[in-house]
Amino acid sequence: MMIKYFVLFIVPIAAFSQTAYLTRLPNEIIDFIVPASQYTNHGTGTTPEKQLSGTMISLGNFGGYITVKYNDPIPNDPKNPYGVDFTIYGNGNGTQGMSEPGNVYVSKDGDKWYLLAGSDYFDNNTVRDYEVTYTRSDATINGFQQSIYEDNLGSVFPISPNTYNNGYAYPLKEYYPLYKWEDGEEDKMTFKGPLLLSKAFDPYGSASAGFPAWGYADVHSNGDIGDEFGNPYTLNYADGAGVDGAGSYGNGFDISWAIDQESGKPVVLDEISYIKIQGASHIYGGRIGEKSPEITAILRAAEGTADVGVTTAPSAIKINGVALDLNNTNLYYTNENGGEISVEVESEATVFINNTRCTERTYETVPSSGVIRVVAQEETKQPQIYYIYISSSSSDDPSSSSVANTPVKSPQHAVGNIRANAINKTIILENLPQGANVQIYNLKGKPIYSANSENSKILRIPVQAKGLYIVKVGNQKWLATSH
Ligand SMILES: [Ca+2]
Ligand SMILES: [Ca+2]
Repeated sequence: MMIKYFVLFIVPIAAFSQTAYLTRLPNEIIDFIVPASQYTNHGTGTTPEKQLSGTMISLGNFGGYITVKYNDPIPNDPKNPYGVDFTIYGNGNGTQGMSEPGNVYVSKDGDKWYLLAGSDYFDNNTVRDYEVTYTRSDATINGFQQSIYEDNLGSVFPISPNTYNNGYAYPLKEYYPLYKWEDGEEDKMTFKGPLLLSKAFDPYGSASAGFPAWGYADVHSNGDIGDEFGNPYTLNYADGAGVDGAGSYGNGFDISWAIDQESGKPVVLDEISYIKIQGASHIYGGRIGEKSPEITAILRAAEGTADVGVTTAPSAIKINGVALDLNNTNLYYTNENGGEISVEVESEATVFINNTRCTERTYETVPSSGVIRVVAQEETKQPQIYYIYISSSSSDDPSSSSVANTPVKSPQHAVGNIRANAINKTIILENLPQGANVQIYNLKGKPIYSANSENSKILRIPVQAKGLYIVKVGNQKWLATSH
């Protein structure tokens, strides 16, 4: 956090004149730890209960986190403008200098977690498997025992790099009663997660954190808690930097961004009850110290009244001039030489190709994630999200060694405005046109369901077993995975 040195940049974040939003705050704080930070063991680093009242807390150095719980699950609701299901408020002002990004995870049960993959997750400025171990040192600054660290990129700080502001204190058990302390963690603790890299420096020559477009806590400017939510794809983003005048609404999050980090594949979640926010930066910003996300409030979306609709699908997504089959939101493209790759998206909507707002983007080499995500979003509608998996022709993955643009299974699909989800052995088709002919086949091509949608926009079709099914609506056909 930069309060001490950038006082002039601070903007008011909340005028608590309205209280209607109070019912949209989390019900409980489950977990909280602030490692290796100037905030560790005191001040905003030790008072998580304040988070529920809209008062600021700090998460500390890389890996520090807070976990909250909602008693009533937050649905991934088609009534939510822009697809935003909850918003996290911090103390950013929409500039790189104040950007202190936090990764956001969600869970239904507090046990199995999914990352809401932010704009930069699939690009090369993210180390997706970063790991750092902090060790308690005998050295003290202002009476605070310091942290030393070693990470899996080969960086070692044998002494605390920050000699100002109480240094980087090692967390003490007495200040973090909610944290599930394991044996040995009073001397050494390890944190894993995606690390957001940055090459930027502030005007004073200190390293700045990443300044991602969307999908991270404590980046956008905030406005008043309880205001309507804003569009995460257009806020604070004009030609790559700065505020575009669209307003201040904190950082909005769409449950539809959920991915399984192991596979890099999207995961369909109908609702979540737990949210975890974790620091994504590990830099030494000179006298400013580390880059610690600040959180002032988490607010679920107000209940909407009508579906906002779904963004019109792009008319084409092309890679190296080859149009992909958009009947599937997970697309495969085989890049023969593995070199330069150019992406074109034909759409009237706001388009992101991974972390860049554009409709054409050329990569000199395929991103190390092997994934290019295309997000298109217009008006207040929900986004269309496509995951394109790039593989070389030598891959042994049978799904990707065939010809370019062969669609393979995905858990979530959209064809035009029709969406297919699958939950509890039920395939759910949404936005069906009137009178559409709907058929479901198993993978052997055996028909197992046939109906006419008549006036129903939504059909819930039970299937006997979990697995892959062929869904056909009119003459459009795609694959759905039943969970
Ligand atoms: Ca949503
Ligand atoms: Ca901050």
